[in-house]
Amino acid sequence: MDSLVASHADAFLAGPLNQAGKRLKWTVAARDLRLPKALGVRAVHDRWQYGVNMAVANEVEKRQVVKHASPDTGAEERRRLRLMLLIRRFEERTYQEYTRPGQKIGGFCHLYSGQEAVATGISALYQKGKDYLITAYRCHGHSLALGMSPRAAMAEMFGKSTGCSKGKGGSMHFFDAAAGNMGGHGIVGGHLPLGIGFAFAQKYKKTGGVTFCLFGDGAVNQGTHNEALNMASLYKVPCVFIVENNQMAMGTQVERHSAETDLAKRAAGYNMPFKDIDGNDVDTVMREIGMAVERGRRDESPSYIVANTYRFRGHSMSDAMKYRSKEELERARQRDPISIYEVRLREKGLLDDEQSREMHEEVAQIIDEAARQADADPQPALEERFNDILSETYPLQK
Ligand SMILES: Cc1ncc(C[n+]2csc(CCOP(=O)(O)OP(=O)(O)O)c2C)c(N)n1
Ligand SMILES: [Mg+2]
Repeated sequence: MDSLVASHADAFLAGPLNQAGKRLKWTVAARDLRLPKALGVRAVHDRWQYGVNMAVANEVEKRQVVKHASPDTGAEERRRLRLMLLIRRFEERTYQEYTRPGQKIGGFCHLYSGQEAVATGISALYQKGKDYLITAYRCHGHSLALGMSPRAAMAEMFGKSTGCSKGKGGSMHFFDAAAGNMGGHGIVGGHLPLGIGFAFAQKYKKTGGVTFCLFGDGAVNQGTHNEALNMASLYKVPCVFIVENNQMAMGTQVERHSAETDLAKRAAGYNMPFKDIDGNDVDTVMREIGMAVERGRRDESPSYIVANTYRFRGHSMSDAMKYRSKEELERARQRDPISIYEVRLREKGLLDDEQSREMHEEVAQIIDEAARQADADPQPALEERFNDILSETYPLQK
């Protein structure tokens, strides 16, 4: 490790070795550090400061509008925007179903609203059939991003047999093994060693795949974090560690749970390239995590990325949110990842009013239909209760 950088302006250190064997540095432009410090959110593109929620299009429409964009131009970009909208709409519908009288959804439930750019950016890099993703319990967005149908996702929320985990997992345990989605995990930090296990298998079997191992800022203080990072670097496995730093672990802000608030530096002790990025900007997520993925595919080596973001809802459904002010939430909403991207597409002429309206309507319909279907679907059969617990037959089963 020959290039640990002292100055904060070009912080963030050791990248891969170049062909001459010299270690390159990952640097970050000084503008990356012009951040709304109070929030801890690292904002590169903070000049787009409008739009607050699902209705952001209305707000945006008052501004510069490019009409008649060609239907093919920007199709990929619009797909990404649509995905972020789909995730948001799914989460907000889940919130409604959970809180309305006659509650259809029960149990632990953690919403991803505000963090959509991370899962969406990753999905653009993810190679199905080759890669794995594993995450904590805030897992709805990642699952939808990797292609889980909103119906299977909503049915799981409703505890129905058509759900992705047959209605027996619920919000924290979305899985889709066929897509390499190795799930939602409830124990903070508990899944990190599993993540490096997948990455080790990828290296051992020479598949060329990488594992996206995601976790929250709270998990960096768990012992498993130390064990997993050390082993990943020592064994050189293609694991991309991604901290979704939403600034809080339940009601405890980063500065109250971590002695070093620049969480990316944690990776320095493991001889691993690391970077701190704006996790609310889907383009940044794709570009920076893309570099880490390339390194994983090429050198089979790990990287560590802190994607700074913010969750708009409470930690879980029973959170009175006394630990943050309305002003803080309002400031965070100024950097809603969906509005940032929607405005960008409009400014680039890749999205017009008509396309935006259609997209919002289509997504709303898909989620309505998913909820209607989930409600109508059957409960898991009683005989199913001992299945899917152990890989072998459960001893009490006849
Ligand atoms: C080992 C363990 N300790 C405590 C908990 C209780 N708990 C659930 S979520 C959470 C906070 C985790 O915060 P973070 O990792 O930042 O993820 P976020 O909820 O912000 O996505 C805690 C302490 C747990 N699930 N597992
Ligand atoms: Mg957190």
